Amino acid sequence: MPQRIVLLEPPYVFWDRAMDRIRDGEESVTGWGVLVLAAVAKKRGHEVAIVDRKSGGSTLAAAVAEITALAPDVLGVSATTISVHNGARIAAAVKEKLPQVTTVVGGPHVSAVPQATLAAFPAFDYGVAGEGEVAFFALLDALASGAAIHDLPGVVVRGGDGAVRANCRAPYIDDLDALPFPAWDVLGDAFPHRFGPSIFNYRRTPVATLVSSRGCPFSCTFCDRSTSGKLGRYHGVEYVMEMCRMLAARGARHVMFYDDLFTVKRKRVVELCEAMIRAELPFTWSCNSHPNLLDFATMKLMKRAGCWQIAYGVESGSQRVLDVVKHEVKLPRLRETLRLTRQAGIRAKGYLMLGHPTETLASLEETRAFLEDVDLDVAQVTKFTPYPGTPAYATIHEYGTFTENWERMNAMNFTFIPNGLSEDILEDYFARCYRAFYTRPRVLWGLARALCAQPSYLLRFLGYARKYVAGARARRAGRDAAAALPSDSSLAAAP
Ligand code: B12
Repeated sequence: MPQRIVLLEPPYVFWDRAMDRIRDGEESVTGWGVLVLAAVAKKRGHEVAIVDRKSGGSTLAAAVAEITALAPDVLGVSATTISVHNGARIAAAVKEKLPQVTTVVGGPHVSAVPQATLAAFPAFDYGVAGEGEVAFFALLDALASGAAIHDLPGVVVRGGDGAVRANCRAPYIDDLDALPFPAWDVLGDAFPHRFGPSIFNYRRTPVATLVSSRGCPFSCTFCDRSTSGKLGRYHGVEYVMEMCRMLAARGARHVMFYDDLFTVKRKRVVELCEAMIRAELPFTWSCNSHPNLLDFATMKLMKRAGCWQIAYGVESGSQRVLDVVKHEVKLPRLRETLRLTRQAGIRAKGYLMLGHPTETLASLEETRAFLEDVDLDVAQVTKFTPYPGTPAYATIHEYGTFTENWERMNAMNFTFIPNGLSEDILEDYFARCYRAFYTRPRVLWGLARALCAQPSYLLRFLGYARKYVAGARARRAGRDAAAALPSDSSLAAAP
């Protein structure tokens, strides 16, 4: 039976915390999962709308008003760990106005901790653990027909006694090409023109994203594979090329590949690049990679195919820490990959974290020193966070003090303090690491060139600077972020 479905991406934070300056720097692209679910919904005859409230400091009232105006039968909430509270707040408020609405939560958080999520948030009627393209619609069909739901794979449900039952994870979808193309049309003309990617992440505008594969074979202990799995599943080259042509026709001039790991299979990367070169696509693109995977010839081919930036999970400048977190990389190889990337004419971006399990003063110092001379154009350092579902989460209390508060786990708070360290030491090194990298003349010169080449960077840069100053003032004034949290007794059970 056709239903009216609203898919919601909740805001990360409603209230103005000192850290909100970071959220403003965050990308506002609608999630790939939601776009594909919307496409499947349409194909099955449902009416579907997407409410994307991730960025822009949305208020609860505004999100609720937008949803209730759409009068959904089903509200599907796509939530990560940091957005699940807000998803529940919105679901509860929508239910007050539209008591008949069915609420379903999906996404990485409920996939990692299905029971805990439904137990914590009564506003969610059901959950879906794992990929939703089959499980979500099997649930809706069963609800419509009155069939049994408690055995449906991936469906998380409350029993009559209130206990939560989760039926294993939804099986991974093997044939990705059997899925419909993402429902970009649901976003209207705003897409891709209104997508605000992070500064220094794109060559030109408008910018769009593309996911060409799912899964990653590495076993890094900080990473959650609850939704995508370890086994790589790939769209065929022709399917990807068709998506590229669709994005080009919509006006995209830079595409960001948001695969778990774009370069897992060298042969596939080569085939894709060759097809892109033949098609003479009008956009540049960027992707991510693991430092062990690419050789110089492939990088040069990627450059010819329009690759502008590769983002690498660098994670740490300490070999000992890299070994502990099972990143399976040796520092000399890592440095060489970064050097070759830049030599091939592609910008190299590095993601690092501080405060890993077993981190010490010595390893923090190694990371700082590493940032003083490593061959990177951009470095992004975040604060290690043990997300539910990651291997690190299971044993985290052996390595230090972890305060599990889902809303604060945005990788910009040290929620985990390794044994022997303190938050002050970590914050000090966080600032030192950024200073070590962003005071290097070569790095500054590169950023200045990028700022001049891309006018939208300058506007963003000024916007961040304004937010940064406001945030610093707020912190100096000693405003207590926690005190600004909306009081909400229905969330009392949630970490
Ligand atoms: C691309 C990506 C990003 C992009 C874009 C995010 C976006 N809006 O599209 C950027 C770079 C912005 C980003 C940022 C961050 N990310 Co990120 N990201 C990813 C990545 C690599 C792929 C996501 C994706 O598109 N997958 C493909 C689609 C098809 O899968 P999907 O979105 O999960 O959707 C499927 C299911 O989840 C489910 N589903 C989803 N929604 C719904 C809704 C309903 C109703 C139902 C029924 C089902 C359902 O069905 C979908 C289709 O199968 C994932 C890794 C991963 N595999 O999950 C990490 C991941 C989601 N990110 C993560 C994190 C931690 C972050 C950051 C905090 C990192 C940081 N240092 O800043 C930030 C902040 C994000 C946030 N605020 O929550 C974690 C989340 C862990 C958690 N428990 O919350 C992940 C899982 C990676 C990890 N470390 O383990 N990220």
